[in-house]
Amino acid sequence: MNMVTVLNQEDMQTASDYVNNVYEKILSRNPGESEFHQAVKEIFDSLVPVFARHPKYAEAGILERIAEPERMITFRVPWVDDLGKVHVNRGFRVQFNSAIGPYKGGLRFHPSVNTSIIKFLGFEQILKNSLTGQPIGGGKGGADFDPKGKSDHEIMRFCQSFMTELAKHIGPDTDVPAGDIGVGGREIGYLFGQYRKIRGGYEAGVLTGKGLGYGGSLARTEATGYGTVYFVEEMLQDHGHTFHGSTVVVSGSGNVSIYAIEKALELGARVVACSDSNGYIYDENGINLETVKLIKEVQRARISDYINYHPEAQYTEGWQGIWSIPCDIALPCATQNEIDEAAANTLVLNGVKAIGEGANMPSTLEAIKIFLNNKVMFAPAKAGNAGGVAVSALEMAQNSMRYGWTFEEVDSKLNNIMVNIYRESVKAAEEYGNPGNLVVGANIAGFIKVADAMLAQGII
Ligand code: NDP
Ligand code: 2IT
Repeated sequence: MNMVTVLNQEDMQTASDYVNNVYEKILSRNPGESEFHQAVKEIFDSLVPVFARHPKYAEAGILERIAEPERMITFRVPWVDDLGKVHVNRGFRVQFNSAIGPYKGGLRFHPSVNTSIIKFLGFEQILKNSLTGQPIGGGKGGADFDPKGKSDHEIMRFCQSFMTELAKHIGPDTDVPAGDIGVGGREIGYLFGQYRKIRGGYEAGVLTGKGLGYGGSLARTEATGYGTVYFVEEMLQDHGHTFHGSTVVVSGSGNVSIYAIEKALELGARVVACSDSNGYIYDENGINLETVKLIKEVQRARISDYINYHPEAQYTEGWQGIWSIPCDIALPCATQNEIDEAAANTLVLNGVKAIGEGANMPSTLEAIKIFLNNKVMFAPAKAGNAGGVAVSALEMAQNSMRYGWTFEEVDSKLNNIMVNIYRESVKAAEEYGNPGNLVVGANIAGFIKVADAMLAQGII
């Protein structure tokens, strides 16, 4: 056995007691926040060997501190619809950790948004951003606003009202939001316009995912989906496989899904299914991506319309059934907990070889266990989908330089970053006694950089 993997049982027990004790406190101080608990549990369990080897982190109370947001802001977002009716939504921003850089993370507009969702996403973002190797801390925000069926003017008024409050708390060197579910280029444009109007001056680096004509970066739109596929391809090749010739199922049909499909097709895969929150399409001949882009990006319509263009394809109501389609590679790119124990078992029974998480926390803890126990290659979200925020950080860098790189330059930096994250995760998993487990590897590699920065900066 490799010496580095040997950890003293007594130290492991002490570390495990420490981690469980802090976890219990988090449960009682954050009641009812099941998604936040889930994200914390996955990360904490991975870190036991780190605390066993390095008691200095426990002595400095790193876990207690890292799981408590530096700041959490909630605010009223009033807006008026096209018929003159007044609505009130709740806005959120969690500024979770700024030890290695300004808070960085997306904004989600979805009716399910609440404190638990924002905190789970913000907590994940701390380690994800650290993994990218760039100087960005962890944050997240959003609102329980449902953009579906709203007119452009309603979206604009909502974004303006949201930013009128958020502007008090963000800035290019303090906190830099971007998109997530329900927030894409259109919303970032309205948010940026309102921020600029409130502040005066031109602080391009305050938001990322901007339009190319006003400070956006080439390849940011593609970055999360492309990055997920780059990461998974590296993992596949390490095990003697490749996307080329594989059958792929991608859930969702939004920003991450569309560009994951695009890159998987480019690498020679056959992508047979995608979905939205109403249902999924199955096209045995391979999905026509141009049609999906037309429906989702241009028309902002439902994926069920796909069969109007391709009558040979099938549409099924209810998105969960997508995981019963046999595939070699599954890329969950829609939302949290979309793969539960039953779906994981079905995927394994159907012979899935690899899972690449494009969404945040798309697999439940039980589903992850099933994949790992069955030797399915598993790319966890905070590593697999880090390409989006990585290119956001490149957008910030370009804004600071007042200079823009070409698509090829950004894309090649993205590819390098994803390959590095893969290698660092593999290395950390090995060093801490869990070879091949990228969940543990990514959590440890991301954590150590942040923990060391927190140690160096004192008890704050
Ligand atoms: P979009 O809003 O562009 O697309 C989301 C897609 O997922 C849509 O097809 C949507 O269907 C579907 N979806 C959303 N919520 C649900 C739900 N509760 N049940 C079933 N389907 C659902 O978002 P993104 O593509 O940007 O984000 C997708 C995932 O990727 C999220 O988990 C996000 O946190 C994560 N992510 C995004 C990054 C980015 O840069 N955008 C970066 C890293 C991770 P419908 O249209 O019907 O709502
Ligand atoms: O979950 C994520 O990493 C994102 N939604 C992207 C965040 C960002 O700041 O680009």
